[in-house]
Order: sequence, then C-alpha cells, then structure tokens
Amino acid sequence: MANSDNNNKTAWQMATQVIHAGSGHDDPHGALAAPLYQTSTFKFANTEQGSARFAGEEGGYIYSRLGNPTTHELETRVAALEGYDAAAATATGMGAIAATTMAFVKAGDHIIVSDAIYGCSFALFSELFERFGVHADFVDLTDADALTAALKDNTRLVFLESPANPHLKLVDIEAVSQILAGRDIKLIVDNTFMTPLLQQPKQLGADLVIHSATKFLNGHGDVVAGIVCGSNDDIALIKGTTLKDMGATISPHDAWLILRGLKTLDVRMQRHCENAEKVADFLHKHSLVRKVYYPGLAEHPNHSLIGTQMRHAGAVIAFELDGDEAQARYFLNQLQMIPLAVSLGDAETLIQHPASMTHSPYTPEARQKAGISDTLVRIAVGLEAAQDIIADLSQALQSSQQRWQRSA
Ligand code: 4LM
Repeated sequence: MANSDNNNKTAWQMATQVIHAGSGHDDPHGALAAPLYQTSTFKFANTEQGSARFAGEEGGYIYSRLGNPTTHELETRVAALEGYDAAAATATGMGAIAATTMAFVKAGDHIIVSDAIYGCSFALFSELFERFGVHADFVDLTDADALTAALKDNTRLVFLESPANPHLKLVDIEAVSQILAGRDIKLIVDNTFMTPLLQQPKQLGADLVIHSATKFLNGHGDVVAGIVCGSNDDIALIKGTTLKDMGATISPHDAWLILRGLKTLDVRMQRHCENAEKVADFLHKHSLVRKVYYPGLAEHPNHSLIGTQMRHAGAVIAFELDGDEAQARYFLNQLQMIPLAVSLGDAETLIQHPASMTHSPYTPEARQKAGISDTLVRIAVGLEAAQDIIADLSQALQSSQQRWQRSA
C-alpha cells in the first residue's frame, strides 16, 4: 500500500522522516525497498495513450529522460525532507545548478552569486553563462548594503552556498530573502554541505534548494548526482524545459542508490558531526595550525547562526597551516589513512587542497578575493573513529614539523 499521505507527516522527527517521508512507491508485490525501474522507455497500450501522454492529457511514464518511477520516488523523498512540493533529480550537482539557472534566465539577464562557492559553480556563472549573455556579479552576501547595491532591474536570481565551499563562510539566508522580498528574483540555495537535517533553507525564504546528491544524501561515494527542490510550478518549468531538452537526467540506478543512502542519513550525520567537532577541536589546539574555519568554533564570525539558521556546523572543516604552500602540500602527502581526494559526505574522511583542486577553476585573483589561500586545506570528516582520524592528522603534522625544523 502506497504511503500516499506521507508528505503530510511533518510532525515526525527528521530521523523518522529520512526513512518514511515522501515515500509513495506502490509495488504490486509489496516490496519494501523502492523497486529499481532500470528502463529507458515505457510501453504505451495504444497510439491514443501514447499521444495523450505526450500531450500531457494523461499521467504515466514515457521515457526515462522525462521521468522514471525510481527517480520520482527519490524526488518526492528529498522534496519532503526539504519541505517543498516537488523536486527534479539530475545527473550531477552541476547538472542541477545549470538546469535550474537556465530555466529562469535569458540573454540580457543578470544574476547575483555569493562570492565564495564551489569552483565549477564559479566557472559556470563567471564563464559559461557569460558566453550566452547572462552576466553574474559575485557579491559578499554577508554585506546587506553590497547586495542591495548589486540589485538591478534585470536581476533574475540570487545563488548562494551557506556554508560556502571551501572555507565555510556563512550567509544569513533569511536576511538575504528579506532584501529580495517583493521582487521577481528567485533565491536559490545550495544546501549540499548541510543536508535538510542541519538546515532547511525554505524556512528561511529560499525559493529553490539544490544539492549535490553525490555528497551526504547518498553518502557512500559511489554516485554522482544532483537534485533541485521547489514549488510544483518551478519544478515543472525545470523538468519541462532545461531537463527535458538538455538531458542532465539522473540514471534510475543512481536514484536507487541514493534512496538506499537516504535511510541512514540521520545516523550518518550524527556521526559526521560528532567527529567533526573533535577534529576541529584538535586542529584548533595544534601549534602548527594557524587558523581553523569551522562555524562550530566560537571564534567563527557567524557562530551565532548555529542553533538559529543551522542546527549544527556540519562535517566540513578548512584550516591554514602555519607555513607556505609547499609545507601544506608536504603535510597532505604524509597522510596514511585519510585519502587525498575531492568530494565530501562519504564514509571515508577526505582531504584536499582547494587552491589547486576544487577551486582551481577560479582565477588566482578571484581566489584571493574570496579568501581561498594557497595554504588552505579542506577536510570532509567521515565516519571512522574520530581518534583514528585525529591520529593520522597528528602523525602527518608531526612529520611536517620535523621536516620544517630540519630545513629551518
Ligand atoms: C567538492 N563539490 O567540493 P557534483 N555544490 C557544491 C559542491 O561542493 C559541489 C557541487 C555543487 C566537490 C566536488 C569535487 C556545494 C561539488 C557539484 O560534483 O556535480 O555532483 O556537485 O569536492
């Protein structure tokens, strides 16, 4: 029996919602897990039915680029968690950002983007859209006056990440939405670092919420995918235009894997967050670490948003070593358990060098302006025992220290 009224179960705790909310699959055999419809196309009973489906006069599936029952199950599940009517799952997080933005802009339009975001999002807004006549201004959205000054008559959307990749700068989302109130401007929040368990941008005024589902939502490092959540009208526009015709559609198998991952999102996030607190504390106290960027630390400039905008600081930490870029690279090369890899939200703790990796699409000037230095290291804390993560960081820091002392 389909749990068709599950979207209304808002009284459930999030731990329950990640398992039940939005589930609507109706398998004739009563399968508990959502069935995987690994099919590219769907048979019509006759030409009348086929034509009616294409004309939108009859529901039902046509072709998996346009929709698929496994994908739909993922969409209703994540939409319910984020508190929206609907969602569109995409091939990657970048696919979600591109498809969403393109659904709402045309040549000559203007968009405002937060000054610190993921490197490929920066490239998309600063280079690719520019080629099609859509200009983006990168603005410090923590500064209300700067946002107000950047608004133009042709501004169509504001895009932000909070916490920002890679150094966890926070934007007061509600303050931004209040400035945009009454204007025909979509506020789009990339909630990848938080998940709906830690932050629900809809409650803060966001029109659309995007995830790289590659990260915490899936949680197992075996999928690249994205999703955008919003109103029925906005999602219908994205599905009916950019997704349909450009085809950044998710594979049903990837949707199925994310459905599997979602069930443990609550317990995973708890461990991720507990571990991150311990790692941040360790780094903060270490003599070789010059600065730690983690909103959970009292010294973070937006620490007060913890407990209001966001329930927890999350599991991504950035830090600066007390040395130069060569020293930062030496430290990264000494790690034994922690893989040197981009991405985040996996069981494995992952560590990387943003300036030469995730944020290499920035120009050096743009990186400097956004505060992404060459000595910055980003760690996405995983699910291992915190003491083992800390032991690996500790031995790598110690060996770096010895090497620097030798060469001093
Ligand atoms: C990374 N990030 O940081 P796909 N939005 C945010 C992201 O961090 C990312 C994307 C979108 C990293 C990938 C290598 C806040 C990606 C893009 O990779 O297209 O699913 O998501 O390490």
